[in-house]
Amino acid sequence: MKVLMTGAAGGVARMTRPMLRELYPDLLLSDVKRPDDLRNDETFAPADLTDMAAVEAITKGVDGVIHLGGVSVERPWDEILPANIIGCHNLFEAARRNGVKRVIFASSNHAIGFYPRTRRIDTDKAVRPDGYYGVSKAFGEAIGALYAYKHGLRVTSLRIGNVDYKPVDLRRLSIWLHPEDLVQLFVIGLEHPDVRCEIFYGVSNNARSFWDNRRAHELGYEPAHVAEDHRDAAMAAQAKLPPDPVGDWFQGGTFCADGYDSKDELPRV
Ligand code: 15L
Repeated sequence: MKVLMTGAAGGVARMTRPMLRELYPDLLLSDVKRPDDLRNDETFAPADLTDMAAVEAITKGVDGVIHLGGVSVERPWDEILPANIIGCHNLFEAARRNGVKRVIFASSNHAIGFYPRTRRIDTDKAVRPDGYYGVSKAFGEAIGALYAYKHGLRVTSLRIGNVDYKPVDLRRLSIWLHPEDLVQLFVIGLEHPDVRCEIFYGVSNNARSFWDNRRAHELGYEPAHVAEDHRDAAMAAQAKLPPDPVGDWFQGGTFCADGYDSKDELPRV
């Protein structure tokens, strides 16, 4: 199976590429810039996601795409629009034109960041983006559904929490995703025969998870990493952070507090 990874120079790619190249020796890496840790046995093709011809070139002959490319944090709309909206459309459209069978879209918890932490949500609830970045992730999930149902691509959107080797604070104890568990989710999206149009939460085995991830479990997801194993260190780090009434209330954390000027009471549901 030939797999293309976009956003290959980013942090999530850095943590997952070594595992993926074992599973998919025909792995093609792409990004606007060359990964600074690129190895001799990795294949890299540069592409700007806003350039349709370039995106068509990298998706040629590909069976499955792991789309990590684009801006990965909150930024002004002028930066989100080309990379995450136009680029994401180009990716799905190029995949369709080239007969790519599977796309994994790296969505984010920030598509649903404005749910309170007290609420446990599944994947059927309406999106509540917590910034332009979150809006772009909701867009990616929507265009993924369009290409799945209208054009027959098999699409998996992963609402990724926080990918790291350890959860670094209280919120991350709920949303942490170990890179090995993320690779498990990639494999389900790329290979499971029942995938048509899925949304999974990208979260490890976290007792404090905000999310009901039952569909991922139905398709065989068994996260190996347990957030509570790191509880003491995460809580000690949390104790050093200043209180943040808005960020501490919502699942999206500081992304929600950034620019927040609503005078309404914080929602309970
Ligand atoms: C994300 O979507 C970001 O890509 C990452 O940098 C973290 O900020 C993460 O969410 C998070 O919510 O912790």
